[in-house]
Amino acid sequence: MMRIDIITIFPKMFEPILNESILKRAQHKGKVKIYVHDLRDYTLDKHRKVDDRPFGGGSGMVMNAEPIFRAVESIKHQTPNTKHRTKVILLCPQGERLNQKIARRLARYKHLILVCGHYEGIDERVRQKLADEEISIGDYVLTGGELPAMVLVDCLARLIPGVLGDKNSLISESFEDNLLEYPHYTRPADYRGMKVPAVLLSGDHRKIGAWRKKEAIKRTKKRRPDLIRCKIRER
Ligand code: 4GX
Repeated sequence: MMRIDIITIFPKMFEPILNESILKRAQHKGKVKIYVHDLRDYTLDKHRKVDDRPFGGGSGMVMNAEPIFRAVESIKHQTPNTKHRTKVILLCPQGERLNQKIARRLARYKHLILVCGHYEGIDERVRQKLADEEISIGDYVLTGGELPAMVLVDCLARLIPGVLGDKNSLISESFEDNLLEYPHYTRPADYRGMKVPAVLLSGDHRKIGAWRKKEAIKRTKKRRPDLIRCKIRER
C-alpha cells in the first residue's frame, strides 16, 4: 500500500483522472490511497491568498511559502508512522527529468507528498527546506504542476505490485532494458493488403523472440540512440 498526497490550487482537475481506469481500480483494490488537498484550505487570511508579488520586482506572481509549509506539515502529522519514509516532491521544470529508473526508485516509498506549483514559481524557501526532491516531466513549459503530478502518479501506480495484471507487467519489461517496443500486430493477418510479418504466424517462439529483439534494437537505434548509450552507461 502506498499513500500519495497532492497539494494543489485546482483539486477538481484530478477527479476525472483518478476516478477512471487503472488508477481507479488500484485505489479500489487498496494498492494506493490518493488524497487531493486544496492549498487554499491552508491559508490564514480571509481572501485565501496563495501568491504575492516577487521581491526585487518583475512580472508575474510567486507562490507563498506559508500555505505550502502548513499543508505539508498537516499531512505529515496525519501520518506519523510513515513519516520516516515520506518524500516531498515538487513538480517543476528545474527538477530531475522523470524516467523509468527514477519511477522505480520513487515507487518504493510508502508515502509521497506532491506539491503542484503555479505562476512564475514558488518561494525559494519551499525548495530549500520542504522539498526532498524536484521532478520534471520534460523540457517544455506547462501552466502548473497538476499534469506533471498526474503523470507521476500514473507512472508509479502501475509499478505497485498487484496493480497491473501479469500480462501487462511483462510488457513493461521492454522499457526495463531501455529499448523501445517491437512492432505489434493483431488480427486480421492481412489488412487491406498489409501483411503481418510471416515469422509472427510461424508458431516458432524462439524465432519470434529473436525477431522482436532485433526489431526493438533497430527501432531504438533509429529513433532514440540516446537510450542505447544510456543502456551501456547504466550496466
Ligand atoms: N515538469 N511546470 C510548475 C510552476 C512552478 C515553477 C517553479 C514550482 C516551481 C513542469 C514540467 C512545468 C510549469 C509546472 C511551471 N512551480 N513541471 N510550474 N515540465 O513546466 O514539471
